[in-house]
Amino acid sequence: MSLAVINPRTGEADYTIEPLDAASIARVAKALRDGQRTWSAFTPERRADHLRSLADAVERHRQDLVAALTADTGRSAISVIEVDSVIRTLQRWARTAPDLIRQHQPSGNATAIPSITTSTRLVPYGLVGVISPWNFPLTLSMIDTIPALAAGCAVLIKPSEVTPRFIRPFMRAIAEVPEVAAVLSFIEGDGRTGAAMVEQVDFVAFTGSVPTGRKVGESAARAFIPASLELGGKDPMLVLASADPVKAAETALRASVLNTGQACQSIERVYVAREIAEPFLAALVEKARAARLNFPDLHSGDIGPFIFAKQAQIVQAQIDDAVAQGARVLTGGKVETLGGGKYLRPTVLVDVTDDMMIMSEETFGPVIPVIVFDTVDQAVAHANAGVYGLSAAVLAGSIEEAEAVARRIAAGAVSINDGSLTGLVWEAEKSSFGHSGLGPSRMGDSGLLRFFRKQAIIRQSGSALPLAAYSEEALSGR
Ligand code: TXE
Repeated sequence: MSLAVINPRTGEADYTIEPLDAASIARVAKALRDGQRTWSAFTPERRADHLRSLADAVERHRQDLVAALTADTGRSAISVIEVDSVIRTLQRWARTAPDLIRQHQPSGNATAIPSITTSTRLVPYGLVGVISPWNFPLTLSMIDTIPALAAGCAVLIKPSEVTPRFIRPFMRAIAEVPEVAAVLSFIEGDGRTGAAMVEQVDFVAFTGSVPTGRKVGESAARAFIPASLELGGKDPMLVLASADPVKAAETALRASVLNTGQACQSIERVYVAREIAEPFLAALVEKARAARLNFPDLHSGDIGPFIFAKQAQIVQAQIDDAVAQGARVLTGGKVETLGGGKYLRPTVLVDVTDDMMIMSEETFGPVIPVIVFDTVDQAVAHANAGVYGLSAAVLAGSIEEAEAVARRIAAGAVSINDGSLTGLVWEAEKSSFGHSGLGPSRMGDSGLLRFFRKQAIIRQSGSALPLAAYSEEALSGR
């Protein structure tokens, strides 16, 4: 049964996909497992060479990929950035994975028993399943895939049914590197396809919402396979009294509304010190009003349409709920339908409370609710309220002051004197606190090493002991 795909700029269904059924998924999974035996036997250096070849193939398909991602998401410049970032990530893991694998494959170790030595082998999982969301369709399909390939795994990817247009051009790029085509494939489909895929793989890497992440985690547990779950967030930004209010407003705006706020590491709530609240809010409202929609011209402006029209309804409902409870909208606040697309101008709310949906549930839109605080202890308590703990930000007059507060926030990554920096770096390992995720870090060395099991080889170079050596007499020395 075909699935219609909506174009976020027109609101029209202008594409369809054919969700793969369980039998077809099993067939694809078997072929990838067959390919993985050869792939894992390659040296890490040889796998790195093939990843570089894939980067070159992606470059050759750049135009089709950008066009497909632009149709998928309704924005163009960030689609170019997605293609650039996948090429760079392929090259980076090709450069770094061989040494990292060698460093973590320790040579023999002596033990307390002179005749016994050990060594550890890294054994890659056979088939990794990747399930990805619609907000950065290519980036979030490949961020786990590339290190898994470098480790020697095969990978099966099921992107979101909301943004599937990039799959076919990417499959054409993969086909140009036969060694990679033997171990990497995309499948089109929806949640049911994703659920069926979990049954076929040895490790699942999921990026998406908390509710779905919980379902995937349960399926993985039932199948006795590990899961990396990268889920939603409600990232707070604390603006301390020593911060520059105008610069802080600029940072808060960009970190909240970039990609129309559809980024898990987006700032979703702001707490500002009373001492600078007035100039901060004045600057924030002025800058929010100056932001321009990418309409009608795709190639100008700051704020694209919602990628998924349903998200616009979720965001509007949260705004209306806050207003019904006494919140005030200082600018924005109403989703507009323009050319069939759903747009929301950057929206600033005050007189909000932490128990409102807008302050406690993931919004995933260009909305900046602001609470004024009197003491840093209050600000930290606000930041730590709720079930999430993806990331956070602290702005202050000095890095030291901001960092001292950052250490008190229960979040896996805290940006200091900036916001949403996890989108720009990959070196620092981070966990997801609370309901924002589960499993090993996708960033840092862990991003690669999580795709290995470890096998201990334990050598007896002397004589194996007979049963008699463990008799009562022998052990008690009688
Ligand atoms: O999520 P969904 P969406 C979060 C973001 C927002 C959400 C948006 O905060 O909440 O993801 O993405 C498949 N078994 N993050 O609406 O519904 C589905 O087909 C297996 C956080 O797409 O969770 C899609 O491919 N798979 C993140 C994928 O799951 C199932 C960054 C995600 O869908 C399934 C980006 C099932 N039962 C977005 N049901 C971060 N922290 O990095 C659905 N799917």
